[in-house]
Amino acid sequence: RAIAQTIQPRIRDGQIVFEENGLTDDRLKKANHVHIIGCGSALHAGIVGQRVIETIGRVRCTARVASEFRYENPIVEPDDLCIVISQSGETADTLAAMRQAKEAGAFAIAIVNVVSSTIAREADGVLYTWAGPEISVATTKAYSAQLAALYLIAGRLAYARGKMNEEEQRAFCDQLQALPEMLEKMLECKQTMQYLATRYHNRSSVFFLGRGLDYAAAMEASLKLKEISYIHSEAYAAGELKHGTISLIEDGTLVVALATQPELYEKTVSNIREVTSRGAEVILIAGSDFSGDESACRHVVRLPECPALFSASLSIVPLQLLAYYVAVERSCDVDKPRNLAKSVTV
Ligand code: F1P
Repeated sequence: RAIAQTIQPRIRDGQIVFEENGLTDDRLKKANHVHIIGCGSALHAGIVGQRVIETIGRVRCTARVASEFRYENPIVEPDDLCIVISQSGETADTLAAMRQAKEAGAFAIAIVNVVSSTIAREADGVLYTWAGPEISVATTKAYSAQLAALYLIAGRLAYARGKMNEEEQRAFCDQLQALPEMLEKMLECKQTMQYLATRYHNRSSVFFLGRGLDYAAAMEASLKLKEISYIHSEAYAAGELKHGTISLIEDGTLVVALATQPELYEKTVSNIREVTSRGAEVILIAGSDFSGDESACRHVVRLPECPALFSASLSIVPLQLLAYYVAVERSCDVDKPRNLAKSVTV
């Protein structure tokens, strides 16, 4: 529902419309660099957004850790586009980074859930996610809605820059509008994830592997697990594993591998072999047409049919559920994890 509420008001007659927030085609065309800023899950949504924007918009895009922004000396120029993501709209580091980018002349568009929050008020334009109130501390539906908002920006940006024609935009909108239905299908994996949680909740460390968009989704999956179940977990770019972290793989290590991008199936299979040959047990989250060898995996969860570009919206669902059920198995307070605040305002 959160995704539908973000998407529906912005699609009219097969076109993405942004008239209420100043994100004109001219502005999207002018931007030499798109910066995406956020913290935690919002940052992870931004990392997915970076890949989508660079893939279909062919413009330089950088997802930036908001709390590092002021120390990085980022090159921000007039007419750059700064996409600021925050569920609460009050996160202090994100707000500070947005102010800095605006001072440098960037146009700041905020993807925010809480109406009239500080970031929403100070941004040049706002794309509300309309995801409804977030009750638990760990973000789930707001993350999904943020992804939807980023797909919308990416689609219009690609169109404005001549990388997508009107017909292609129409097809893109159709696919976006089908996303809520695909998510309903994805939720059918609920029982499987509950079962997997009963099997694996006592592991002390979990690794999430993926390439490209799957790596971006793996980061959020890893954060969800660690923040609500207190299990140490890390996300790795699958090809980076062998440059060090593979030394941590031993008998019984749980590895969750994501393979939703057809052109990367074979490469990810070879990473899976690298870890299973060292004793890891692998849960594979696979695209609907995954054709690689899955014999080394203990469990395979398949995505419903979905365009590869939007797979991060689906693959996160089983992994949010896994984190949830693992936390329940471990008697953790899922809604109020220790040491976490809903928004970090200092
Ligand atoms: C950012 C964030 C959340 C996380 C936690 C702390 O909040 O890192 O992603 O779940 O609650 O804050 P926001 O800027 O999106 O409100």
